[in-house]
Amino acid sequence: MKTNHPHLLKFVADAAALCRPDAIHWCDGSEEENRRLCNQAVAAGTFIRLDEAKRLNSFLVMSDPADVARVEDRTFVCPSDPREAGPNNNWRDPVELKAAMRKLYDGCMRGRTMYVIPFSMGPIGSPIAHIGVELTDSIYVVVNMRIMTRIGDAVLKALGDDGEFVECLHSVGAPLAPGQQDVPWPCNAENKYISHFPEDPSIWSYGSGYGGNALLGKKCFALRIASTMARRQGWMAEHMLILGLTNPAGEKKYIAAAFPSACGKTNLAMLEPTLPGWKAECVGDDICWMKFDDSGQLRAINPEAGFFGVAPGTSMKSNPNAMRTLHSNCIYTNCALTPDGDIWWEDMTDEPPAELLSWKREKWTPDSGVKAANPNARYTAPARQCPVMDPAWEDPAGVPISAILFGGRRPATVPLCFEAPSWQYGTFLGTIQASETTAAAAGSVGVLRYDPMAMLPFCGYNMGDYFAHWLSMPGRAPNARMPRIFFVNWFRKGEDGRFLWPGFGDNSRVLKWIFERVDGTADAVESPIGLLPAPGAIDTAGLNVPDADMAELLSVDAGAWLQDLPAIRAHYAKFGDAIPAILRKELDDLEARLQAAAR
Ligand code: GTP
Ligand code: SPV
Ligand code: MN
Repeated sequence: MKTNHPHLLKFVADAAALCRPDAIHWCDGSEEENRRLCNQAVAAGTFIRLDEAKRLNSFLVMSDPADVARVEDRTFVCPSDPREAGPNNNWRDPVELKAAMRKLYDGCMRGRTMYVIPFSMGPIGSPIAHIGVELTDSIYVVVNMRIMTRIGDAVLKALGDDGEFVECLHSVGAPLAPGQQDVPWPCNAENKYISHFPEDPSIWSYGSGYGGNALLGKKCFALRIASTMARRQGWMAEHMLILGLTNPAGEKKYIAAAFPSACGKTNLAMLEPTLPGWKAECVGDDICWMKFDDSGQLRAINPEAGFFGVAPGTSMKSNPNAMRTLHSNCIYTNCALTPDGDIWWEDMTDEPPAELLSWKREKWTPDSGVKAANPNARYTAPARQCPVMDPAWEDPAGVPISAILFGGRRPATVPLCFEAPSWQYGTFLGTIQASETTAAAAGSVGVLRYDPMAMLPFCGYNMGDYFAHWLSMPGRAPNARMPRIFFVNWFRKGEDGRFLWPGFGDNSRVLKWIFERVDGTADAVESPIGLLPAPGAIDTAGLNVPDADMAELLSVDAGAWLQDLPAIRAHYAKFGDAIPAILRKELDDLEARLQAAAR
């Protein structure tokens, strides 16, 4: 036995008694174990091994078409008091939900192996890191968790005999009768539950094998459960990328940015600045844990060890550093297969291949009229393979954050960038953040929804209380120095429907303005919504954007903002009394400024 941890042994024994797997395997996290599991998944028809010369030690997986994204309507947050969960979460009585789920788990791993995955969110042993143990009947989950987190014996050792861990139970919900042939992607499409019990804390996931539904360290632990811990303990668990930006003089600042799912975090985290002399380095692309240090500086770690990145749209043009990360040791989910054993997705190359096997395992040609890769196709890649990882990306002390960005897909109204003059107003801007929905979650795409701080699907408690937690942060440490808050929008469209801003590497031009605002060297002009770049303050040298587009990108249409106000008020109304009064006052003041400007 590898551990004497009584609580862990009981967790495993109880789950095994309930789920009744044929075998239990404690994952050590080794290369050898990984190789064995991948070979087993190839033999089972779940993994397709890619051509070794093109993508060494890499595999393609095609999921059940009914299991391709996070399922927000099947995600539950279950404190005993529903008020705690808030209107932003689906709540169930924890006792009743556990009873119902126990019935589903009863015998659910028959014919399968239960894998025990001890994992660390954050560098093993770091004072900021937290440990979880995921029990799963999916090899796909094991090999993905091995890339996305730190797993295995080293974590068990850090846990010792009495360390704390979050219990994570996962099953695809597809037991096998004796002799029954398995399917490539077992799941229980009609009966998914992604349940969180913050008071335990524990996570019970059933029925889905995909991404955030099944890799429980990510959204379930590092955001939903961690946000409740952060609130109690005075830190922040956020859906943010972290990047380091160095100016031509060699000065460096770290920036965090909260954009909703599939709205550009991975791309910004790895950007190649088009501005000469500027350097960007990646700390993380999805999740950010921030704590004050003794001097009152907010410092951030990336609790993950890999990227679960949106594949479609990723190319040498849009995100060369992601492409350079994908040479080996990756898992590709719902991408298309080329005849020579490589992967492909929409916009990877200018010319699509003449023939492919689509993510639905069907023969595909450019005339097929359907997408070859699923819009939420993903690559799972080790962060250490990314050529622009920041030297401090695994520093247990974290990196100091100078600026926080909010943003999303806003085809109209919201300018390219602007600055909040205070933490309080910046927090207010975060609470009215909205974006068009994307394929990252099941449901409709392209519908504008309010997604405060990009955390609507990930906040593990009442969002009104979450806003209050943000407002309380400056008082959480003596001499607290808060990052400056900015709002950005890469997705503004012209009347003809094209993006007005080139985005990607050219976003460095906006980052430069932000960097220099923090330094006090860039100019801004006041507007009813905040501080806008002064004319000429965004460096457009060598950029091919017409002056008229630039002017539109940096304009504030008070009338258009006023048209949004009823929707913002309706959004606030959903949270009732939980919305801090200070934020209502900020909203009233904004309305008054807009009305004055519109007159
Ligand atoms: P999650 O992993 O779901 O949290 O997504 P993410 O926020 O990391 O989004 P990602 O960077 O993967 O981008 C998603 C999509 O947005 C991709 O199709 C990108 O090509 C596109 N995108 C990213 N940055 C830009 C940009 O600056 N401009 C435009 N027009 N599109 C962008
Ligand atoms: C997101 O949807 O924000 C993701 C992908 O990062 S998933 O891991 O599926 O949540
Ligand atoms: Mn994400």
